Amino acid sequence: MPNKVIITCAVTGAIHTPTMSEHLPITPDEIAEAAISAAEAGASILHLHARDPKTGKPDQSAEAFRPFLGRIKQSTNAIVNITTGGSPYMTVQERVQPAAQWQPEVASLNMGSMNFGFFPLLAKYKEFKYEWERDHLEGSRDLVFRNSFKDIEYVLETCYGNGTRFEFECYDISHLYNLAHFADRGLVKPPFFVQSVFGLLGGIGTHPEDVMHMKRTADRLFGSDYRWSVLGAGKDQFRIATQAVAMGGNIRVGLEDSIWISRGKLAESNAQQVVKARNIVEGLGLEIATPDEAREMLSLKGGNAVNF
Ligand code: KMH
Ligand code: ZN
Repeated sequence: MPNKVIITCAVTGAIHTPTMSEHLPITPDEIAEAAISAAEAGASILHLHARDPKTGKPDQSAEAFRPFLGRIKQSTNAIVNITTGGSPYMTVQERVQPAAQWQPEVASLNMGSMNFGFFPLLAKYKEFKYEWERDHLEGSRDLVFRNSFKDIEYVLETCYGNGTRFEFECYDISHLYNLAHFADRGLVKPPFFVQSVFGLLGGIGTHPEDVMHMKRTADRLFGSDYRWSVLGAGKDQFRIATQAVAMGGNIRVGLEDSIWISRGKLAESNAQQVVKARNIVEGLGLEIATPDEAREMLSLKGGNAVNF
């Protein structure tokens, strides 16, 4: 489907904190509403994390996902993608629980260890709504997001038997090589859904050459065996999305990765970012993929073959 572009929306994540934006979905109702509106606006994949409704702190218990998964499934045909990244502060055993329990069509899979520094955000806020937020940012000076080969094998072993396929999150060129290693061992099967992440401190930067190099390397390693998607973290989200779409890629937006809609202006919702992404796609003469078209492009098992 050469003219079709998959838009993923990652609605809340585990990096931004409640103080940063009043529009960040926190409670199960807010997460469900954000996800459903994003799907109505044109997102065919919904990448989901859960949070403690009282404090907004990331919560990776399977139970925390229950209240919104059913609602999203009833209200949209969109593909549900459950994080196995959780928060970089969690162990892989903790992180995999929701995907293991709910057996979604897609789960994220982080393809290498890296420093994960979001402490520069500290300078922007004098006060925080909740106690945990300052430590969460400050602690990332000394935070390694651990995804060893054994950790990756553990996620694969836990989820593959359920027919769950993966959003392979690659924050640097080496992560593509790690994916190629698992492909060589026959532990992952094409088509690979590669999510290239640009602009996190600890990963690759946001220069157009970085985006080009990521695509060139993936082309060389995987040929026609992969579907390329791109996310730009923070202020460069839409510049990078535009470059990626022009190069034949798919895109991910959402408040997980950027709380902005334009320079200095907070996004009022996830759907607002999806609308902007859709306008970029259509402005370039392409079309957004429906959820069923995305299922075909990624060889997914189908929206009813899940455990929620
Ligand atoms: N916020 C992304 C850059 C995951 O959920 O597996 C990282 C992420 C990890 O999406
Ligand atoms: Zn995520």
